[in-house]
Amino acid sequence: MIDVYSWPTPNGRKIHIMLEETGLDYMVHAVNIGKGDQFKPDFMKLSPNHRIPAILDHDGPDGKPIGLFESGAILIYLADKTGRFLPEEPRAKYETLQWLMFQMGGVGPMFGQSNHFSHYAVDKIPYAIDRYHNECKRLYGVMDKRLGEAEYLAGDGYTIADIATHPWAQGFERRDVDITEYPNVKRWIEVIHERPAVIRGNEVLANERSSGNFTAEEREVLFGKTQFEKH
Ligand SMILES: N[C@@H](CCC(=O)N[C@@H](CS)C(=O)NCC(=O)O)C(=O)O
Repeated sequence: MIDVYSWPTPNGRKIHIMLEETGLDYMVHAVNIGKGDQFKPDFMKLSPNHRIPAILDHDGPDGKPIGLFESGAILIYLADKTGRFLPEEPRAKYETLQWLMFQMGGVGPMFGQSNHFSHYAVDKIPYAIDRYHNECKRLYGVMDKRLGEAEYLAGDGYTIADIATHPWAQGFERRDVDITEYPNVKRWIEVIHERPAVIRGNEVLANERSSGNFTAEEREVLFGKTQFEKH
């Protein structure tokens, strides 16, 4: 049984979808990041970076419980545990890890900054808005080229690289990206969107999904001094 500490953001949804795809037994515990649950000591024992998602697998590799944070590490762990969505053959495996890291180091952080400066920042700073909007479009372009050569990011099969990237890529409207300029990404988004496990994973904690219109208290927790205090 796996305890999942999460919230219905793209990084949380990756794990909800992977758990649904693999059929593992899990229980979700909501960590309301707008209310500051990410700073609670029990959660921070699992996730010292005070970010969701985190998991506690009571049946770790040595039979003992194991806690993990960072969605990419969790996806690799769950893939290893089940033998699903991360090929064993070395070439295919590293191809998958390469595109997973592209999501973790590129798509996630850049799309996140674009959301921040375009939607959340009180000061609308044109340089920052343009910088991250252009970076988003550049990354959609990289994905489009790749998905013009291969059906999925890592090749012929659906892998943890797609599971990590799809929850971010599907939010193109919010990022003011015209997806028809990226027809291969559009095709890939639509195909993955119809997977039953993706539909189920996207429903996890769905009633908690934020409109992005944060209250003053939520803004303080997410962007204010609470973030930068010693915890
Ligand atoms: N690299 C981390 C990023 C996790 C992350 O940024 N999580 C966000 C939600 S998507 C969070 O917990 N934010 C809480 C906060 O900013 O205090 C991962 O992939 O797990």
